[in-house]
Amino acid sequence: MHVVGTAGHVDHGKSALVRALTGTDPDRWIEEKLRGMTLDLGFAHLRFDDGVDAGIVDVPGHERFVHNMLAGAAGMELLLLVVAANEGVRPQTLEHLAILDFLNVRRTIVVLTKSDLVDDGALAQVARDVAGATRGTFAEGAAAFAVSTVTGDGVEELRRAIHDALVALPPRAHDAPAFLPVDRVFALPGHGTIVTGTLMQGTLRAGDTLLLDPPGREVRLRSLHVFGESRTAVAGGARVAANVPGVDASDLHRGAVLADATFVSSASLRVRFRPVREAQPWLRRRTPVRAYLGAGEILGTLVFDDGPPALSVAVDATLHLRRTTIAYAGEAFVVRTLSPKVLLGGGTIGSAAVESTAESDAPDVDAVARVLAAWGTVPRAAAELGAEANVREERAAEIAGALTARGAARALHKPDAYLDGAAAEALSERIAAVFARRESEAPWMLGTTSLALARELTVDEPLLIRFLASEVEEGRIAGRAGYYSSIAHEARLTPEQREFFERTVAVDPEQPLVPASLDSLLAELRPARITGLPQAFDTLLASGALVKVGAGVYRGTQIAEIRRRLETSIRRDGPITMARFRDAVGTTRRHAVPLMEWFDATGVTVRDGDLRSLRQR
Ligand SMILES: Nc1nc2c(ncn2[C@@H]2O[C@H](COP(=O)(O)OP(=O)(O)O)[C@@H](O)[C@H]2O)c(=O)[nH]1
Ligand SMILES: [Mg+2]
Repeated sequence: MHVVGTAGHVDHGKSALVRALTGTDPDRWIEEKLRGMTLDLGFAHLRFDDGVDAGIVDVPGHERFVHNMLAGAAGMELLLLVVAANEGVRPQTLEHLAILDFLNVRRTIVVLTKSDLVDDGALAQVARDVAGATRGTFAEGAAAFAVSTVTGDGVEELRRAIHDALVALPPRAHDAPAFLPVDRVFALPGHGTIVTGTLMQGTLRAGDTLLLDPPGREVRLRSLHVFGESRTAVAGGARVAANVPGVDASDLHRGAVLADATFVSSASLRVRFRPVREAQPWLRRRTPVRAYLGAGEILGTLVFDDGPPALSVAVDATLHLRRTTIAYAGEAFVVRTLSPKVLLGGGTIGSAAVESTAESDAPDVDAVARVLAAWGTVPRAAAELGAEANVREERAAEIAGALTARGAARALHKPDAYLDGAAAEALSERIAAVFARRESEAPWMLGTTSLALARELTVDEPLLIRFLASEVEEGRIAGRAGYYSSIAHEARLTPEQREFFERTVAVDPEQPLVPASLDSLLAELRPARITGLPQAFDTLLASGALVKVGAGVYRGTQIAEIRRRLETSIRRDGPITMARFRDAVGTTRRHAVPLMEWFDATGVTVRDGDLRSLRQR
């Protein structure tokens, strides 16, 4: 078995294509269905009559979810590079290509989707643009197929091409030590913990004893499944679900590895690294990074043997990680900056387990570290550190910066100050414990507010806000819309909550773009005896699954369609009047006016008298 992956910009039809090829909708979560957008990895089984089969990994295309795309990308061998014929090459088309350049794709097929929306001339132009964008990459020269999942045109031809490409792929190394990066963890009632992933190499057998890391424990495989079928043995290249009894699912996360018990976990890896051209301004001798290994994201520092590399040349370096992990020699990895999250480059793991290269500290470094340790979680500005450690302020700032780079201190901003690394770590852990409890008690919430957290931890809120900002910046926690949460947390509604909103914000097939009334929704929401309903409503609004416009509530999918019609109409016929907008959307003036104002306010359109045009991006 081999793994087929999708890649490409959001809304280009990746998930619709997977559904057309397999009959399985890869968008698993209700939030994904309400928003009409993939947030996390989706999986489907592709089968052919002659017994050839493959696992498909469908990735989110939105730039905010590149970390989820990366979690599924390492296992891909056959890539479906999806480009919508009516939009052409867009930013995440290129970003996904740049990322995959460092990973394990062996064959690429370009899929030009939505062919029903363009004529032959436009299709040929997009095909040329994609050929240009892939030139010089692993995908150069890939055959292109035009398909429409609406009319079904081209889907059979594409299926045949995928079949032939799968048959021609070389097998994975079945004799190598088994290595399975974990991309999903769940508990199955009556069976216990299940981990899933793409088996990168080796063979797994039911009954094997393997290393699961983290937590760094040996586990016995009770059973193995491949797309719902029980197997006694599975060879590299397959999508695997493994039952690992005796481990609590809540102790495991995406990014763990299930591997041959002879592997050794290490926090320092020798690597061969090649930067992308855009990485130059970010590279230092010690560059803080987010490292993507297997299905995991681990913060760390990339330290170059001979200073940062010049243009796109591969060099030797050591990757120091915040936690230990297991990796195999030759494993591909990718690194991004901490914030913003810019692709720096990638390469392969040389050997695992090298000596850690602790620098011997000068006396003034020790003095600053001691001052920080004495103050614990009370932040000290560079001037205070200098005065208390008897070093010049500029030198104190330099030392604090160096301590921060290697995790021995934590930098806060507004105003700039530093905390002791160990004290910061302890506070991080207390925060993580609160998140874990609250996210399991109320999974429909986006997270925890700084106020609630400050009360629970009895920590001063202004300090906590600065600390949380640094945690977000370092990618240790997520923060959006005033809520903080663990990185892995995605709000999920309960079936009752979901049913409530599907009913109250229903789409009328006769008037599919007319909103539900906010007043009637609130009138039903208050007396409904459903746990957490108002919070679930907040979640849907904050995530864009539902959108309040004037007195109406729209589904995110309706707003997307309205916007599409608005943009199409303006592109085709020029600046738009209220009456033309109303007709394009098929709504009434009562709804059209607030919608138009909402598009002005959110920066989609600009108003000039009675006319609106598109804001230039
Ligand atoms: N007209 C047309 N629309 C399509 C086609 N494929 C997908 N779509 C629509 O494009 C939107 C985005 O599709 P989706 O598969 O979610 O895109 P993804 O973000 O790349 O996974 C949805 O509204 C689909 O119904 C197609 O072949 N033709
Ligand atoms: Mg999708």
